[in-house]
Amino acid sequence: MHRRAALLVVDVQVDFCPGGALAVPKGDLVIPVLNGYLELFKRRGSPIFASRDWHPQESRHFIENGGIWPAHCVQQTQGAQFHPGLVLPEETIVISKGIAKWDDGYSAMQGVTEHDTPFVMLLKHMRLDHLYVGGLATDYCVRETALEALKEGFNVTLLADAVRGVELQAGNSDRAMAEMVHAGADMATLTSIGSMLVSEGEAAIANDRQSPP
Ligand code: VGL
Ligand code: ZN
Repeated sequence: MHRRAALLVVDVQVDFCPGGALAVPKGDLVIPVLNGYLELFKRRGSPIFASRDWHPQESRHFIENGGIWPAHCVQQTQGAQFHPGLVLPEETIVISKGIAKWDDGYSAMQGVTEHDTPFVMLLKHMRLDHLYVGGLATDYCVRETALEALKEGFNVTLLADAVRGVELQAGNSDRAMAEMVHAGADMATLTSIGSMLVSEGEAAIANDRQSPP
């Protein structure tokens, strides 16, 4: 993992977790794992982004307005809050998406910061070129986000142990994962990243030993 990498936690909001308006089955199981990644990225001083679905009440994405989803993540409501179990560091940059009435907002790459800066523009400005992506839901927002990020030229690593799907049809999450990998995404887990960092750390120590005093 290098200096140009960042963590992107996608849509870990109350409405997408069990008990919420559009609950992803077992969606809350990603939370402790994501907390591990958050700790790791925070410790390394790597940027952390958290996207949120942030729809207006009159969103065309909702069944009541002609869309396909029960109303969820309506701006300013309890259901739109990040899940209280998710430990977001203070420096987390929040990316809101699906804000416009006609916008499904599946991809976080279409999102904006609280100052209305487009996310992609911010990533380029920060010279970040690699996103580690986890969250909800594998078969919608994670998928759209990863595919668009790859199309935009970013490296994408999917956090395979920290994603969950809606699974309107069984197998949708697996298909989405295969699609993202086919498009060029890598996969990692907290364990694989942990051991990679240990070996990077050892390499750095070895280099220090070799370098002249
Ligand atoms: C999502 C369905 C509708 C997601 C958002 O975050 O994956 N899914 N809106
Ligand atoms: Zn939505």
